[in-house]
Amino acid sequence: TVFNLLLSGASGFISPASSSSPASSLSSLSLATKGAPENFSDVAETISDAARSLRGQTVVVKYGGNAMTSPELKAGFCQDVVTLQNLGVRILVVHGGGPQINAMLEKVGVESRFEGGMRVSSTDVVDVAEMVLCGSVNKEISSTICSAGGRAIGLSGRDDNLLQCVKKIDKDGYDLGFVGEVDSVNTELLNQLLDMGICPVVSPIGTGIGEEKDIAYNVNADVAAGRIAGELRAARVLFLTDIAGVLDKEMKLLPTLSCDDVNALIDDETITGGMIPKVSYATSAVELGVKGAFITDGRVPHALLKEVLAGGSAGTGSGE
Ligand code: X2W
Repeated sequence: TVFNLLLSGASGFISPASSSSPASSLSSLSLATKGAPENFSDVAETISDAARSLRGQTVVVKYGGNAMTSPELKAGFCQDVVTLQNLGVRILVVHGGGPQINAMLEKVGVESRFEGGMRVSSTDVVDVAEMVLCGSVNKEISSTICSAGGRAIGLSGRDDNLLQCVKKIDKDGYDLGFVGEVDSVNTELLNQLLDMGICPVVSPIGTGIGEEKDIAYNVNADVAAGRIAGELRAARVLFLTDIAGVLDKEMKLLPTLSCDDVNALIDDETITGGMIPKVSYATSAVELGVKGAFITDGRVPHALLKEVLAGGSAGTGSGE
């Protein structure tokens, strides 16, 4: 399934306290389509309803993993962006590129390591990360969206002060070097581009502030996506990943979670390791006002369109 996690704010069908508050039009889309439609008429109705309710809404997608490295999945993703644009959805992409950075670091002989999910970033590491993310990775995505018939513009967080950062302080006391914590987002620029029907494709390299304004910071792409979605008060944020979703202790998928559930599952160690930051950024986005946050299996072809238009149904049900 691609319908793995929905974290929904007070206006959504799952409130932070898991009460059954009335469904908003957007979140009811997810609820209504959790069972696979029986026939095409149901499918058409689902898609039509979803398209209508999403027109003019903002959707932020973190693009990473297999969906970015497999040529077929990549082409499908960019086509999905164009389809959503054509439906009048204000879509914004934040991309990762950890594996591509690793490959280049190896090529140029610069070592790096991770602490708490963050790449410890010396100036050499940031230089390589910026070159890879803002150079080849970013331009490949924006140009593929354009050649699929859409409108996209590639930006880094250093352009027009898009992602203003301060040095991230690690809670366990590691010096992470130039890893940035997002302090503010230039939403004015993003809103202007989205209003023009252009998809901003954002690289997670941020800029320092004040005396540090010439410093480049390396920002985790999930963090950047969650924060941008929150600041834009997006209708949805999707994190495309290489895993099926959040699993319980019996390894069964948890199709929906509230913010309270998330905290309890982290406390009882059901959610562990690399899933903690992803789920935490999804939760923060919801707390900032995003109506729904999804951790979506990007190994599924057209995962983006399936998730946004059909709640990930496509014959998969609700995560069983
Ligand atoms: C990440 C930025 C890229 C990223 C890095 O250097 O790998 C930090 O860890 P994925 O593919 O989404 O992991 N930055 C600080 O997040 O890419």
